[in-house]
Amino acid sequence: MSVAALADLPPAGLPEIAFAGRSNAGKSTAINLLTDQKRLAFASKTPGRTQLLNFFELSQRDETLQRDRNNPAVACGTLVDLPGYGFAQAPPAQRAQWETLVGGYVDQRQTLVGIVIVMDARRPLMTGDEALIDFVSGRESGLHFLLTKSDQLNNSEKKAALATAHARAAQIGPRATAQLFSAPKRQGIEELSYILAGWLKS
Ligand SMILES: Nc1nc2c(ncn2[C@@H]2O[C@H](COP(=O)(O)OP(=O)(O)OP(=O)(O)O)[C@@H](O)[C@H]2O)c(=O)[nH]1
Ligand SMILES: [Mg+2]
Repeated sequence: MSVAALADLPPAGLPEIAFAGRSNAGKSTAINLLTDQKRLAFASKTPGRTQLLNFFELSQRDETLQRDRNNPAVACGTLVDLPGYGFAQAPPAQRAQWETLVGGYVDQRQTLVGIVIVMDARRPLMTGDEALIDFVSGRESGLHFLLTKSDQLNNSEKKAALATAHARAAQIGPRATAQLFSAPKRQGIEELSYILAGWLKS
């Protein structure tokens, strides 16, 4: 479901994991890849495409009962695709709406167990990212830096980007982690799944 105002948030229930980050960083693409869906979250070349809070319910089957026809999928959590920030051409009214909606959600949502901060590996930890990190630093939630588009970097650049993100995560503490990710190369999906599964279990 999609939500345009805080008043319309679904009742808090299952644990939620939010994907936040600058416009065009690759949030929707990462969600699609992670959930093995082509167009679950709408990805686009136009920055600022995602303007609503989009909630996707996750479900899983008991692995030991894989082939049993009576093995129902059980809801186990929710992924939330957040609208991006840092889109230079965004009109002031749109920025204000972002702050109210995303700021309010991140600030108030009790069931938010973790936040994935999605950043282009070529320019991690920009002003908007740091503002978000500051904003969520009071929460107990997990924080994961997902460095996307690593396919655009050579090996030493990848190493440097990851080192920068690890150093920032270390300042925050053990609840913060970081990894490289590439959608076209399908690299980093398992690592990301592992982090998210850990959050959902805790
Ligand atoms: N090369 C490369 N391109 C990527 C990768 N991930 C996403 N992209 C591209 O980056 C663009 C933006 O991706 P989206 O997933 O729509 O970005 P978003 O963060 O959801 O953007 P907003 O909804 O505007 O906030 C698209 O053209 C994607 O195909 C990646 O790992 N490598
Ligand atoms: Mg998007």
